[in-house]
Amino acid sequence: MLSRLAPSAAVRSAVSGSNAVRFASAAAPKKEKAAAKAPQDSESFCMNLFRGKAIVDQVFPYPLNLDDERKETLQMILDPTTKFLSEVNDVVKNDENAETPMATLKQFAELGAFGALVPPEYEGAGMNNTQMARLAEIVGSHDLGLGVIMGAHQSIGYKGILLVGTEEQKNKYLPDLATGRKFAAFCLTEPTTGSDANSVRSTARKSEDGSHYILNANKIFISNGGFADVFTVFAQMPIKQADGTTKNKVTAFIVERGFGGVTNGPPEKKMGIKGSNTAVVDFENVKIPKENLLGAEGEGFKVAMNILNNGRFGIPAAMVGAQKHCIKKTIEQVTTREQFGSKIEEYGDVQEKLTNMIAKQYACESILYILASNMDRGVQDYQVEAAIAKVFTSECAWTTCDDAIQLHGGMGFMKETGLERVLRDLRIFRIFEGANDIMRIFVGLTGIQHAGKHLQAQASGGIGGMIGLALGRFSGPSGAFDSVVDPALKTSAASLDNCVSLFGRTVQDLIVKHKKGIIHRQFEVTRVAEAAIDIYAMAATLSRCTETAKTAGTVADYERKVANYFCETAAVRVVNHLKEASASNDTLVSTIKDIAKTACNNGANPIAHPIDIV
Ligand code: MYA
Repeated sequence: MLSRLAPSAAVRSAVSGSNAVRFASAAAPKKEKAAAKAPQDSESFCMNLFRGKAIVDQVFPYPLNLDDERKETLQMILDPTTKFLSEVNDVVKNDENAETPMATLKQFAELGAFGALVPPEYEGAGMNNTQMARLAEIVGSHDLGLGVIMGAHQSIGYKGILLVGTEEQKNKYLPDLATGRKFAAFCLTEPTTGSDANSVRSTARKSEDGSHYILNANKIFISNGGFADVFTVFAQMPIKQADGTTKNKVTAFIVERGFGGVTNGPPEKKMGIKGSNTAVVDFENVKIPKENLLGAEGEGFKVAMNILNNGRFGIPAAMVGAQKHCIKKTIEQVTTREQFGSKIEEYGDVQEKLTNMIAKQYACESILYILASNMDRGVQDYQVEAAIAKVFTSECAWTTCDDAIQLHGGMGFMKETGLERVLRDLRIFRIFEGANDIMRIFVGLTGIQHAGKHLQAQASGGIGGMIGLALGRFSGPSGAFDSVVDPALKTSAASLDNCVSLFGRTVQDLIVKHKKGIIHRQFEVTRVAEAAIDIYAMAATLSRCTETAKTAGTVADYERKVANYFCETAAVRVVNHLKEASASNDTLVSTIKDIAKTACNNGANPIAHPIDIV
C-alpha cells in the first residue's frame, strides 16, 4: 500500500537524490514528468505549514458566516429534529434490536434530514455544509447509529451524484434520495480492499454494442447495504491508454437494486452503531445502462476521493455532538457524586479530566466550522484539513467518552448510564471513512510531498537556492498570528508561531536527511502528522476565540481560558512529537521492527510465561 500511498510521485522524486540539495530523480518516467512540473502553490493552511509558512487566510478571521436567513432555516430544522431525536427515535431500542425501524427513518426523512445539501429544485433542504454540520452535530449527540445511516446515505451514498452527476442523473435520482423515498449506499470496500482504495477487484466491462456495462462486484461492510435502493459502486474497467495498451482503472457507477442481480447479506453483528445496517452487497452480471456511468470511465478513484474528502466533515460534526453529550453527563455526575466527604468536582484530577474534555471539544468544534465554512466559500484544497478533522475529532471523542465513563466509576460501565453504548458506537469512527492511521500517513506524506516539491525547485534554482537551503531557510517565527488574535491570546499565538517554525524546520530536515526514504519512515511521518494536527487545532481555536472575544463580553473570558489552555497543552505535544521525529531513531525503529517481525515469524508472541521459566 505504501508504495502508492507514498503518492507521492512527488515525494518520491522531490526527496530523492544523493545529497541534501541534489534531488536527482531515480523514478519512473511518470514521476520524472511530475518532478519536472513547477510546484503548485496552495492557500491551504496545513499544506503551507509543511513549508514552515504561516498562511492564515483560510483560518483568520474565523470564516463561519451564516446569514440570518440560513440561521433561521437551520433553526426550523433543528427544533423538530431535536424533538424527534428525544421523543420519537429510541436510541436504546435501536441499539438493543440492532435496527432502526424503517417507520422511524421515514419520519426522520420528513424533516429534510436525508437531503440536507440537496438544492430545493431536487426536493432537498438546500442547506450548506455549515448548516449540515450543525444538524449532524445534533444527531451525533443523540444517536450515532442514526448518524451513520444519514451519513452513509448522503455524505457518501449519493454524494457522487451531487458532485459529479449529470443533470439527467440529478433529476432522476436526487428527489427520491433527498426525501428518503429511497436510500443510498457507497460501495467501495471489498474483502481485499480496505484502506488501499485503488485496489478494488470488482470488474465492469462495456457491452459489445456499448449500450450498457456489466458489473460483477463483491462489496463488504456496506452501511445501508441491506435496504439501499441506489448504490455508488466502484469497479475496475479496462481502459484504452494513449499508447494503445489497455489498463484496468477504477470506474464509478450508479446502480439501482431494481437492475437485477443485486443481493445483500444479513445485517452484520457489530460492536457498536448497531442501529445502523451493515451488510455484504453482491452484484452479479448487473446490467447498468451507459447513462449511469458516474464521472468518466477510468476516473473512479478520483470520484471516490472527491466524495470521501467532501463528505468527511460529517464525522467531525457527529463527534462534536457526541463529545457534548459526554461532557453534559460528566458535569451532572461530578456535581452530584460525593466521595471522601466532597463532591468529586472538588478534586484536581477530576477537574483536569473535565477541563481536557472541554478544551478538546472546543478545538474540535473550532476545526469543524472552519472546514465546513471554507467548503461553503468555495475553497477547493481542503483534503488535508478534512483528514485532520476526521482523525482529531474521532480521537478526542473517544478519550472524552472514556474519561466520562471513568468519572462515572462503576456506573459508567452499566448500560443504564448510556455511556457504554456511546463508547461502543464511537469505536468505529477511528476506523471507517479512512482509518485514522492511514489518514495520519496521508496527512504527513501529502504535506511532505508538497514541501519536497518546493525544496526541489529551490535546490534547482542555482547556487542561491542551494546556499539558502544549506543555511536553512527558516529564520524563526513569522509573527503572522500576533496581529490577528485577540490581545489576551497573544502568548498562545507566539507559541503557535514557534510551533509552525519548528514544524517547517523539522520537515525540511527530515526531507534532507531521509530523501526518498522518508516514505518508509512511518515512525517519523506519523509524529509529523500528529504535530500538524495539533498545530491546526491551535490555529482554529485561537481564530474562533478571537471572533468570540469581539462580541461575547464576559463569556469570552471563559473561552479565552479554554483556548489558552488548549494551546498550552497542544504546544507541549507538538514539541514532543517533533523532537521524536527528528531524533536519531534508527535503533528504536529497528528494535520495534525486530520485536514485531520476530513475533510474526514465530506465529505468536514468543515470550514464555514466567511460570514456565522458573
Ligand atoms: S467507506 C470506505 C472508506 N475508505 C476510505 O476512506 C479509503 C481510504 N483510502 C484512501 O483514501 C486512499 O487509498 C489513500 C491513498 C489516501 C490511502 N484527495 O498513490 P496515491 C491522489 C485528493 O496516494 P493510494 C466507509 O468507510 C494523489 O494525490 N486526491 O493513492 C463507510 C494522487 O494524485 P496524482 C487524493 O496510495 C463509512 C492519486 O490520488 C487523495 O492508492 C460509513 C494517487 O494517490 C485525496 N484524499 O491511496 C460512513 N488521496 O496522481 C458513515 C489520494 O495526481 C459516515 N489522492 O499525484 C458517518 C457520518 C456521521 C454522521 C454524519 C451525519 C451526516
